[in-house]
Parts: sequence; C-alpha cells; structure tokens
Amino acid sequence: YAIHEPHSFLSSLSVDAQGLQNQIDELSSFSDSPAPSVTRILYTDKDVLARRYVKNLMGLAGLSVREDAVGNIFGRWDGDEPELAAVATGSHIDAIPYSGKYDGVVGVLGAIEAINVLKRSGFKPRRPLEIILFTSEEPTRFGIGCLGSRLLSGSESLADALNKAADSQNISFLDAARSAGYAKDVDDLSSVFLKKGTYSAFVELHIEQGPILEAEAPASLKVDFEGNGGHAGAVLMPNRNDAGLAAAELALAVEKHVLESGSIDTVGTVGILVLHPGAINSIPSKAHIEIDTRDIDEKRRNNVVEKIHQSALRITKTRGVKLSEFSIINQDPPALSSEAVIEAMQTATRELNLSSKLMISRAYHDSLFMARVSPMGMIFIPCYKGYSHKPEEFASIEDMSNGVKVLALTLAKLSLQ
Ligand code: HGY
Ligand code: MN
Ligand code: MN
Ligand code: MN
Repeated sequence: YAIHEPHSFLSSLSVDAQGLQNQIDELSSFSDSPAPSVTRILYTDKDVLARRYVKNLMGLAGLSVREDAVGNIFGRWDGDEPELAAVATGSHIDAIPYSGKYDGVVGVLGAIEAINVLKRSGFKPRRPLEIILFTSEEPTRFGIGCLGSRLLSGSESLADALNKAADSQNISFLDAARSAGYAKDVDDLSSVFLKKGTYSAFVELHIEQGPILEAEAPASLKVDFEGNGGHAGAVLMPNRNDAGLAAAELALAVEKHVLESGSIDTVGTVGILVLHPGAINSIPSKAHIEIDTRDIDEKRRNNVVEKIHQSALRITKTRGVKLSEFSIINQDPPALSSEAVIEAMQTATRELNLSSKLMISRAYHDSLFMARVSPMGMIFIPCYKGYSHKPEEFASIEDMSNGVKVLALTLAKLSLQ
C-alpha cells in the first residue's frame, strides 16, 4: 500500500482553488441575511438548500452519501479494504446570525476538494475515507453547540433532551427536523450514536478564529430573573425589583469573575439578553440571559461557573427578584488531539514544505466530541486578523489551498495505516 514516490505523488496534489472559492461563494448565497454576512440556522429553508448543494458536490466527487436521523450527512469513498474502520473528516455549514462564509464551510467544501485532489492524483485509499457534514455545530436554534457531533459521540442526555426541546418559536426539535426531511418516524435519537470503533481517526480543517493552542473547555448557562415590573414612571425606585437591571448586574458579574480568574485564558460574555415586555416605559418583569464562558483549564472554568451562580443568588436577595431559572446547558471538558494524528499532519505539512505550529483552539468544534470516539486532530488555516463570527471573516485562496493539500495528504497517510 505504498503511495507513489513521495515527490511525484506530492507534485500530483493539485487543488482546484478557484473552484473551491466559487463553491464557498455559492454556498454563502444560501443565507437569511444580506451579503457579505451569512445567517444559516438549523433546518431552515436556507439550511436545506445548503445541504442539498453539499450533497450534490459529494455525489460529483463519487462519494456514496447517507444521512442520519438528525441530518448528519456522510460522504464515503470505500478503500481497498472497505470493512476497515474509516478515516473521517468534516465540519459544519450552519452559521450564526450575521456571521461569515468560512467558519465550518472550509472544513466541508475543503474536505470534498481534498478527496478530489486524491482522486485526481490516482491515489487509492486502503481504509475508507468519509466526510461528515455535522448537523448544527452552532448553538443558535436549540441552545446547544455541536448537537450533531454530540449525538454521534453517544450523548444519552442530549438524545433525551432533544425529544422535549423546542426553539424560541416553540417549534419542537423533532418537528423542525421533520420539516427538513429528517427524523421520519424516529423518536429514539440514540439511533444516531456511532458504533464503537467506527473511525480510526478524525481530522477537521477549520479557519483559526484567533491564535493559541490546545482544546477548549466551553460552558453555556441560561438564567431567568423575574420581578413585578410596572409603570416606568409611576413606580418609585424603592418599590421596584427590576429584572432587567438584575440581569445587567449579573452580566457585569460574569466579566468580573472571568477577569478575577488570574488567567488570560478565561473568557466570558453574555450574547443574549431578552427583556419582557420590552417597552421603554415598562419596568422589565422578566429577563432572560445566556452566558458563554470558556477556559483551557477545566477547573478554572468550573470555578467561574460556580461564582456566576453565587452572584445570581446574591442578586436575587439584594434586588428582591426571583431566579426562575439557572441552568447549565453544557459544561464540556477540553479534548486533546491524538499524537498519531498530529504526527501525520506534521509530516504532511513538512513534505509539502509548509510551515506549521501547534495551536489551541479557543473556539469549540465538532472535533471536541469526535475526540470521544476516535483519535482526533485539527488543521487550522490563518484567517484575516483572526476575525470570525462576523461578516469580515476571510481566508485567502492560498491558505485554503494549502489547508486542503495538508488535509488530503494527512487523510492519505491515515488511510494507509
Ligand atoms: O462557539 C464556538 O466556539 C463555535 O464557533 N460554535
Ligand atoms: Mn462558529
Ligand atoms: Mn466552526
Ligand atoms: Mn429561560
């Protein structure tokens, strides 16, 4: 199973970089916000169109395509020994509101191009190669990040939670999935769980989204405060228990606890703050806030979560509001890449005369959960000023083309092991 002479094989790795850029541009047109921003939320019409676009490209690449009950999409290239555990790669195409067109997409369209690069070079894999388009890596619609990969990695709690989950319009997860053509006569989502040993390795190509190295320990919290509300003019200050100001105080407490952690690696923000009834002259009677806090050190991150909880309890006392919800949506441990996969990626990079360095990802990725079921590694390509989750997100054709070549060569190596 030796691949061709390294030099001739390496020089045969040619990426259709312009074609890849055109596909990225075309995929970005399936969006619910005006260009250059991209908004593509799980199971919406635009998400369904984008999925169809990707499935078509997988078919054109000669991959056999299948989808599971929640819409994880698999494109498979059987190798000489199809019964062996496959080498997998992939990422996501859902996009948070008003974000960019590269986050996740580079790891899906780039993976298809990597397969085309290998096919064009005449390479024949020993192990099957499989591309995975993970359903809903972003937490937008049902509040949980990495929904598809979390299920694939066997999360019983998520399989149960999704049976009862609903979005902000009160559409249940299963109804939303069915509207997109999934979860047909399925009510037990554990059918999505991967069988042990399905993959011998998993590699994800992704834009950097900001520079440092290891895996990330993300946590997200939902908090609701309730007060009596009332007329913004008539109720005197001593008689108020303003839920909005309670939420504002908790948001500032998040920042305080994060900054007090003693490490630059601790981060936190409040990305969602909803006030009810939402009228300028009505004292908020309800406030709903969602908190995202992360660290590369799990203990330090858990310490911040605990302090946020203490602050929420303190605020209910000092402000006389009710804490009607304080729930930890996810509090995930970090994941480390596998030495063997790192070795394959570094060798590939060296053979392609490209420079590389070990990195931490402060963003989480589907790799965080694939690491629970297979040796994992990630290939990051630079992106303009590390910008991401905003329309200015940009990766150059050269960097994407280099990323695709490293991915192609890494997949080739891992498929021969
Ligand atoms: O939030 C994240 O880190 C990822 O982009 N969903
Ligand atoms: Mn993202
Ligand atoms: Mn991403
Ligand atoms: Mn709530």
